[in-house]
Amino acid sequence: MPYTDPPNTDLSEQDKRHHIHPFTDPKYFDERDVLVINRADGCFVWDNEGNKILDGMAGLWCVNVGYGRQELVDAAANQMQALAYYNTFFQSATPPQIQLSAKLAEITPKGLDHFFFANSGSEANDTIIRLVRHYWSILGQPEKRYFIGREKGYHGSTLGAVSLGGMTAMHAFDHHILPEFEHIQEPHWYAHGGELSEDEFGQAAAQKLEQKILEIGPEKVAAFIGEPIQGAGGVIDPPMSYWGEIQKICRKYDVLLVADEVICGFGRTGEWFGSNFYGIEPDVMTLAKGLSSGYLPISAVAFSDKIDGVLREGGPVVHGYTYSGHPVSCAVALANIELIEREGLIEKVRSETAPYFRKCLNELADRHSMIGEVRGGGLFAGLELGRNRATSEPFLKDEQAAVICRDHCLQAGLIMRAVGDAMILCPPLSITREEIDILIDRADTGLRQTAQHFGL
Ligand code: PXG
Repeated sequence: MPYTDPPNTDLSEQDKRHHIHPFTDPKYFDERDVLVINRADGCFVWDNEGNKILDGMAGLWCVNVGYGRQELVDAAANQMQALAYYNTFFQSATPPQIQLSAKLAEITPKGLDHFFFANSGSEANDTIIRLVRHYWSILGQPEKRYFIGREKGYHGSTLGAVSLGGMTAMHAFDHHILPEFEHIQEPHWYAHGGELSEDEFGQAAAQKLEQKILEIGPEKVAAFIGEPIQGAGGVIDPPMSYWGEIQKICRKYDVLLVADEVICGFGRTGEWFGSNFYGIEPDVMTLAKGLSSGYLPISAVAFSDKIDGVLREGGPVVHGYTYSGHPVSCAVALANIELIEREGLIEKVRSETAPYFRKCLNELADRHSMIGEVRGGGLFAGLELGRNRATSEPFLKDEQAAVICRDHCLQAGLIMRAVGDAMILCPPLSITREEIDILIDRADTGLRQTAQHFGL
C-alpha cells in the first residue's frame, strides 16, 4: 500500500539528526525543514504536508516513464517471488539479466552489443576505467591509461567517476583526483563562443581535444568521455558541429570514444540515445537512470563488438559487483523499456512534447528579461539567468539568484534544479501538453517573484 500516514513533522527532525545528505550543506537545515516526499503519481509528487508538486526534474533526471506505473511494480513483485536474487559471477546468469542484455543490444546503436551491469552511473563509469585500461593492455599498449573528460562534465561521485568529471567543487572537496585524468573546456557557445559562429565554436571546442591528446601523447591516451548533452553541468548542448569533429579526432589518434548516456539515454532527447541525436558512433556507452526510470538501481556499460572481441582474449574479467545484473532490477528495466516502446514515448517526445516544451520556454523567456539563454534538447532545458538579457549583466555569485528562483518555484509548486546561475528542467517523458502548461505557469510565478526579490 502507498504511504498514506497523516503528516508527521517529526520525520524532518529525525532526518536532520541521523541522515547525512548528498550534495547538501548540513547548515542548510539549521533554519529549514527537510523536504520529505512521501508519494507520487505521474509527474507529481506529494510532500509530507500534503502539497502536490510538479516534479520538473523527474526525481534526479531519471523517472522517464513517470511515477506509479503498475507494470513496473508488477515486474518487480513477480521477479521477487520467482527469484529475488542470484549473482552473475562465476559463469552464472539469470533470465531477466539475459533478456535485458539482448533487448539492450536491439535498442543501442549498431555494434554496441555487449553489456556489463552495475548499480549506479558511478559504478558503470568506474567499470569503464578498469575495462578500457585492460583492453589496451591486452592489445600490448598498457601505457594507454589517460582519460580525457570535460570541465563541468559529471560522471559520478566515486573516486574514479569524480576524476572523469570536471566539477571543480567536487575536485576541491577532498583535494584530490586520481592521476592520469585530464579535462578540456566544455562546448558552451553562450559562455565561451566570443566572436565565433556556433558552428565555428563547435569545431574549435572539439579541437581542444586534439591539443590535449598531443600534449599528453596519443600513445598514453585511452579514451575521451563526454555526455552528449552535459546535464548536471547546467544542460549544455554543444553546437551540431562538435561531436562529428570529436569522433574524427578520436579515430585519428586511436582513442576510444565513450558516450555517457546516463541522462541522455532512454528517450530524453527524443531519440533512444543522445548518440542517435548527434549521429555519434561511440565505442562505449554508460547507461543508468532512465534504464529503469529510477524504479530500482541499475546501470550498464555497452561495449562495441571490437572491444568485446579483445576482452575475450584477455583472461578473466577481474571486476564485478554483488548486484551486477540483479534479477529484480533487470526485470524492472525490461518492463520499463517495453513501456517506453508500447506507449511510443520517444516518438511522442520527438514530434510532440519536446517541440511544445521548447516553444513554451521561448515564450517564457520573452516575458522575462532575466532569462539570457534557453538551451538544451528534447525534454530537458537550462535557463541561464542574468539581471538583464539586453545588457548581458550577470548576477553576482553570492546573490544566489538561481537558488532563490528555485525556492520561489517550489513555493509555486514546481521542482526545478539550480546550477550556477541556471535553472534546470528535466520532467518525466510522460508529461502531457496540459502538464507542460502547468509547469510553465509555475515557473513564470517563480521567475516573477525572483525578479521582485532583486527589484528588477
Ligand atoms: N553520469 C552522468 C551523466 C550523470 O548525470 C552519473 C554518471 C552518476 O550516476 P549515479 O547513479 O552514480 O549518481 C550521473 C548522475 C545533479 C546530479 O546535481 C546529477 C547526477 C547525480 C546526482 C546529482 O544534477 N547525475
